[in-house]
Amino acid sequence: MATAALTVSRLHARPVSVPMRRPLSTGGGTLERFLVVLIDLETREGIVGRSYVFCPGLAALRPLAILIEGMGAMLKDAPAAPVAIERFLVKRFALLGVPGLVGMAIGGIDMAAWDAAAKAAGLPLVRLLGGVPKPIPVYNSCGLGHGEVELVAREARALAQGFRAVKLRLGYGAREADLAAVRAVKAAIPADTALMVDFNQCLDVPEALARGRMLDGEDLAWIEEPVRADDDSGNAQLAAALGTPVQVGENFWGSFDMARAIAARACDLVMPDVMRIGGVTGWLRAAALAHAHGLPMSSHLFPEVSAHLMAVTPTAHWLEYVDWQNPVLAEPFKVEDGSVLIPETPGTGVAWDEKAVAKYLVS
Ligand code: SMN
Ligand code: MG
Repeated sequence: MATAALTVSRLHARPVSVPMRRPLSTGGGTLERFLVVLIDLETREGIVGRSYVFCPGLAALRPLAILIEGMGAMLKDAPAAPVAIERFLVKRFALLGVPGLVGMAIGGIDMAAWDAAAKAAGLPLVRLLGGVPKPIPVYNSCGLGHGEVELVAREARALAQGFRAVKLRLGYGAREADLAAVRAVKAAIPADTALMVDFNQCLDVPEALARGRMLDGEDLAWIEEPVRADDDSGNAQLAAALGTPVQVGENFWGSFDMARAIAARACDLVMPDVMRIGGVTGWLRAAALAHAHGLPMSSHLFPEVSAHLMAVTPTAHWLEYVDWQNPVLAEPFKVEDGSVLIPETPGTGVAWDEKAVAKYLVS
């Protein structure tokens, strides 16, 4: 029998460091391991809501876990109702501000609370939100970091298999090296495979204008984070000058950030990160904004929760598929014909492979 109302008993947060097949080098630094905090939101009713948050900085990983458990103590005996939890935490941390670790913790707790709510209803999250599970088109973002151009092209050929799109990390030292990498990847993937590129904020505006103009004839799906993510006027200049769509959003800390970027016409496309935007609750607010402004909305990391959300996002565009979290998941999501499949299990489908978690736990 499904239980309607849940009460928080405890938040359990475990830092883990998951090995990656190979390091990923980007314009914003190199990822060697996939660092995440696993969240278990335990309720008095026995239902456990689960989520993970991504924290690319080993020194911040354990502090984040401690912060999440501290928020758990604040929420003890409170209703496990995501919107009420979000209001409570945002208010309680108003003097500190909610970007950074605080925002990551709030986003993660929100995802876990929605998972618990969907489990209590006996429904996959997408159905709880009023949608139906359907295949969600994805791009393969599992690799294509900076590297020697022949190796990157070979990797692109492999990553394109079974996908309709792939993403390449740019911001090589020399302008021409970016162009060479794009052309080599384009030549290596099928003609109907879309190609996105991501600069991870590494350019200044004049350099981004030059590289953007250079890339304008290359039939790219988007140019992501060419300059500082919060440089609205710089991004707006680029969006106005370039033919290729400018994509930003993984660094929106909440839907107000997104509203500010939209007001500044800083981008043609948006791609919030479900953790940074404020979890499921924040995503739904962001999706309403994108809908109102007619902006195609993609996701960033977290393919499991994002898949449910993309199915109820009116302007859903591309889901970013990464498999870096898969080693600690009991049931990694499957990709078929270039789309991720949403499982019919109650909740989000995020559950732990406890043996793997024990192996990768950061103590
Ligand atoms: C990215 C995400 C996570 C780690 C490194 C780089 C990248 C993306 O910005 O959009 O996938
Ligand atoms: Mg990016």
